Amino acid sequence: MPVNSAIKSVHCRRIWDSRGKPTVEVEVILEDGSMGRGIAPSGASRGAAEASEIRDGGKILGGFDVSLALNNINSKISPAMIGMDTTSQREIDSKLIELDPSPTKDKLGGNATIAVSLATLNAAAAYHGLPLWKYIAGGSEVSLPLPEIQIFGGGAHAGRRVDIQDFMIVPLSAETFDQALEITAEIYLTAGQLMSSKGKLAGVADEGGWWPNFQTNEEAIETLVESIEMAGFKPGEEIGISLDVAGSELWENGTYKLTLENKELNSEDLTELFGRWIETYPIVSIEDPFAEDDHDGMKMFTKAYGDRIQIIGDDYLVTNAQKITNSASQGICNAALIKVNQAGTVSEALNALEAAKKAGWGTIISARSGETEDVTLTHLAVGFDAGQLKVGSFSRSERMAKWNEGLRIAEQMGTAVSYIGRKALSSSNG
Ligand code: 2PG
Ligand code: MG
Repeated sequence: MPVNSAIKSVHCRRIWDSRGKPTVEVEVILEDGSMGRGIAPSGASRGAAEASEIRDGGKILGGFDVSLALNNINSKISPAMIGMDTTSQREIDSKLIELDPSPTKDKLGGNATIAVSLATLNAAAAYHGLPLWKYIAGGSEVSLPLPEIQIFGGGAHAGRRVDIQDFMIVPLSAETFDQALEITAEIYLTAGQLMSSKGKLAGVADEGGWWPNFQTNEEAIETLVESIEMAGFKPGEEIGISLDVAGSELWENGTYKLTLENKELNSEDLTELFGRWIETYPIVSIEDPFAEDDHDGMKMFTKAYGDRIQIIGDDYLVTNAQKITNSASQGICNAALIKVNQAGTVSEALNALEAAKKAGWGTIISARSGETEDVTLTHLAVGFDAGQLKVGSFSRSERMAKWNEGLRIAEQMGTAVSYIGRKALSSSNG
């Protein structure tokens, strides 16, 4: 007799993401009838070493269709999952790794494995009748995360209109998650009004941030500071600025091309430029300041500014525990972005998060630029007590669903509600 929490069936289907592209959805049904769902997100600025996405190629849907990944689930993953106990997430993920031991999940597709892994995790929470965050926390004290929220999009998310990818705020003065979102709303809406009054309003980018109608990258930062002030907040004291440079996207033949400013910079020049921005603006965090292969640049920058600001590795670390431990031992970065689909399974993402915590780093659970209505990430950020959450801007429902879920979790926490706030930042600004 199978146990009630054993997997009875695995069903997958093609659904559509926030860019109108196909993606993989999986539903796992247990012997007792409980169901868990998992959806694969998709990045536009991707690290070379992250788990692969298997897409069909060819002409249909620009080559983005996912029937090969769905076939892998039906023919290879599902038969191996049936009968497994969904409450043993590590065993399930080990089985997925056994089926595809390649470092970037090229055989099954990271989009297939992560959808299955997230579905089994959600099924286990449903089996226990618990919200996912509570099931994962397993009785330990956990907090709602400090959000970093995009106000202007850029880079690969905005047709490369500006070079820098994310211009974000960190609501340092907020004392609750709800207040953090209220402050964000004030600043997001003010930034839109400001763009409109300057005749620069032109819709939104991929993650819902205002379209970056700017002449220089620095003009975007200046407009962000202006928006913070116009909304009635003190830049630096109450609101910090966070940038995602997505450095690999600027890296060509050993130099960094800032197209907007018609500049080609080496790592020293770029360190100097960021240094000037850090001196001039209330920057508390920079993600991927350099390219994923530019270890010297990352090291030089961490040495120069790692005690002042949070330096996050995203494409640089690709949610990989080994890379995080190696980087920490070399004094490179002081925080890790955690994206479940970069790792390919929940357990591997958790290993990365634990390696970062062990190194004394900050951890940020992050969405991708291609997202869906799925709110699992908010639960992971709370349940794993990650400290920080990045899911894009403050518009478009694939983003808002994730922020709003935090408000529901706060209510579920009841009198034990706890919000970590600025302490989560990995730097002396925390
Ligand atoms: C990033 C993410 C989210 P993408 O670089 O941090 O902003 O982008 O999903 O395109 O990799
Ligand atoms: Mg990034």
